This record gives sequence, C-alpha cells and structure tokens, in this order.
Amino acid sequence: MNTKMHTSHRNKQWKERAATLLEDKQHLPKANVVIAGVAGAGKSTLINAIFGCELAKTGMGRPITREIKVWENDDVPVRIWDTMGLELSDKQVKNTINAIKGVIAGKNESKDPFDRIHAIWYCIQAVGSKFQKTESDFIKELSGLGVPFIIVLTKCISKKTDDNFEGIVKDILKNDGCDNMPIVQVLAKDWEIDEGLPVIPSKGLEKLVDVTTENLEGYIYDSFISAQTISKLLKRELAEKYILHECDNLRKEWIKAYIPIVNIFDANKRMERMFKIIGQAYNTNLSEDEIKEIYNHSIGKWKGKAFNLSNPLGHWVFKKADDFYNKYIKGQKGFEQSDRNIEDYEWAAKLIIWSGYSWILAIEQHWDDLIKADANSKKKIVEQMIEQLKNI
Ligand SMILES: Nc1nc2c(ncn2[C@@H]2O[C@H](COP(=O)(O)OP(=O)(O)O)[C@@H](O)[C@H]2O)c(=O)[nH]1
Ligand SMILES: [Mg+2]
Repeated sequence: MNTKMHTSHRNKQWKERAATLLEDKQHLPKANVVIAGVAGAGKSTLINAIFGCELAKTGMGRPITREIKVWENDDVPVRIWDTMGLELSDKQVKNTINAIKGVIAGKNESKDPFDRIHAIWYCIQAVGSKFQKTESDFIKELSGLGVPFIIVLTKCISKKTDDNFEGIVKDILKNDGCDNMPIVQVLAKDWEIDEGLPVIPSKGLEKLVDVTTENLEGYIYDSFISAQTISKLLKRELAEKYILHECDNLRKEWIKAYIPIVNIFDANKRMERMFKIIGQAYNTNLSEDEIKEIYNHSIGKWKGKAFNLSNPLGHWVFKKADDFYNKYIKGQKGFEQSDRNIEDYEWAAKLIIWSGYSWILAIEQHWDDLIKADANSKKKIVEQMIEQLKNI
C-alpha cells in the first residue's frame, strides 16, 4: 500500500478517535513532548514559558528512568518527557544517550498512537556555548526515530551572535547527514543583563509553537494547541472549529434538540458542553459547575434573549455569527436552500455561533487572569464573566 495514503488514512482514523474521546469524556488525550538537551540548557524554563508554571509547580515530576522525568498535570493535555541531567562530557554519555533513545523508541513501537512521542524539542544554549560533536551524534540518533524533531536555540539574546551560532550548528549537523532540520531561536524568559541596564524581552515562543504545530500529526493537534499558553490565535482557530463541529451535529442530529424554546434541557446541555470544550482549548480549568453557573446566569437565560437574535442590530457578535455562518455553513450539505427547514437550521446554527463567540470573547478578555487564577480570584472572574455575558 502507498505509505503516504496509509499514513493519512490512519491519521484520519485517530483524528476521529480523538474527536470521540473529546465528545464522550470531554477531555483531550495528552500530547507527549520530549524536551532534550544538556543540563542548564534552559529546558525547565522553556517548559514553564510554553505551558505555564502550573505544569511544573503542581505537576508531579515522575522519574521514568535515571535519565528521564515526566511532568504532567490532570488539567493540561500534555506530558513532558524531560532528559534532566544530561552531561555530554561524562564518560557515561553513550549509555545515557542509549537509555534515552531506548525509552523514546520503545514508546514509538506502541500500537496506541496516543502513547507515542509526538514531538521532540532539542535545546542548545546559544549564549556562551560550544556545539559539540557528541551532541550532534545524539541529535542524529534521536532525529532518526521518525518523530517531528525541532532544534531550539535557547537563551538567544543577540541576533548577530545567535545567527552565527545557528550557522555553525547547521553546518555540523549537515556534515553528520542531518539536513533541513527546523531550528528556532528562543529567549523563554526576559533576560536581565545587569541592574540598571535594559532588559532583553523574551522572544521566539510563538514561532516554536507554530513550527511544532505544523509538524504534528493531526490527531494530537488539538491537545498541543490547548496545552500551550502562547498562541491565542491557534486557540481561537481551534475554538471556531468546535463551534463548527456543533453546527455539524445540529445538521446530523435531531435539530429541535438545539432550539432552546423547543427543548431547553437538551439545548442547554449541548451549549454547556461546547462551553466546556472551548474552555479547555483556552486552558481555563473552569470546573463543570463553574461553567454551568456562568451559562445559566447569562447566555442560558433564553427568555427574551433568543428573540434578539432575529434583530441583530449591528452588534458585532451577531455580525460575526453571520459571517461565520455564511462562510462555513450556508450551502453545506443539510443547509441547502432547498431544504424546507432551512430557516430553522439557520436560526439554530446562528444561535450556536452567537453563544460560542460570546463565550470566546469573554474567555479571551479574562484569559491572562484566568490562567493564573487561584480558587479565590477564579470566583471573582466567574462573576465578571457572568456580567459580561449577560449584556451581550
Ligand atoms: N533570563 C533567562 N534565563 C534563562 C532562560 N533559559 C534558561 N535560563 C536560566 O538558565 C539556568 C538554567 O535553566 P534551566 O531551565 O534550569 O535549564 P535545564 O537544566 O535545561 O532545565 C536557570 O538559571 C535559568 O533561569 C531564558 O530564556 N531567560
Ligand atoms: Mg531542568
């Protein structure tokens, strides 16, 4: 069989399974990301910057072997495999490298795709470091495992020196037969040179998230985007996909279930589920009860509100609902003009879109506070979100 076709067929299968998981259990499978590199390269700093401090703070660092520790947390759909204390000057280096390679290769033989390693970030410190042949050998071995592999130059504080260093790394890798590997320059955390001197601001994190996303298998894409805390744009795209998915369910399932006036219980259940799934894409960690509370006290108060929809007086959320509807839904199978229920469909679809977008806007407005919130401040944010959504 054509390998490419085979792979894309399997990818589709697993994508469907990931979607089913989300639908049934309402949580995403975990993306497995290996972060490798010598001790002090900036691995922990990078993890914290991309996935938020929560992962390392409340996450359990679980030793897998002497060489690898796993970081995970129930609320974040990612599992980080950290090659903690690799010292390439060590006499034991060959053994260490083999042990790490063994763990990754072993997982990659797993029949369950969600158990495999989905991406490897290899960190090399750009500032004041030499790129060693041993390191290049290590990269060669790891990159041969067939997992998306990205080189991260860490602690990048001076463009000229960093570009120069990237050139050297590229040349050595090329000599070792590793061509065209994606390399991303990153400064994970602001850099303070000295008191009184200007601070160098962090950079490159968005690029690293983009490059990683581009290289991921489709079935684990949603998990990684939901777990990272850097790109709001990717989260927005994911949330829009979930709204579209709900509209697709509307088409496929019994339509009246989505119309609150006809069946308020079913409609609310579905909207709450959409709220929860979108909330997950934005790492809000809002509990089911909190989401219910927000929903019931705002959007879910259908009386009067639902009819405003037929009078979309320029409110941009309505406009967005219209745009979204016209772009993605109108004319799709089940939404053709010839369908005699088209107006019902259209009305219900716009209701879903309007609710979804309102929810996205409320989350995005409070996002910075939400991802840092403790139980107390979360309560306050929930109240603010209710107020905001009431007035939409
Ligand atoms: N300012 C700043 N410091 C960094 C950055 N990356 C790493 N460091 C510092 O470098 C040291 C080693 O980093 P760490 O993340 O612990 O490296 P690891 O051993 O690879 O996990 C720590 O003191 C970090 O604060 C960065 O992007 N910015
Ligand atoms: Mg560390």
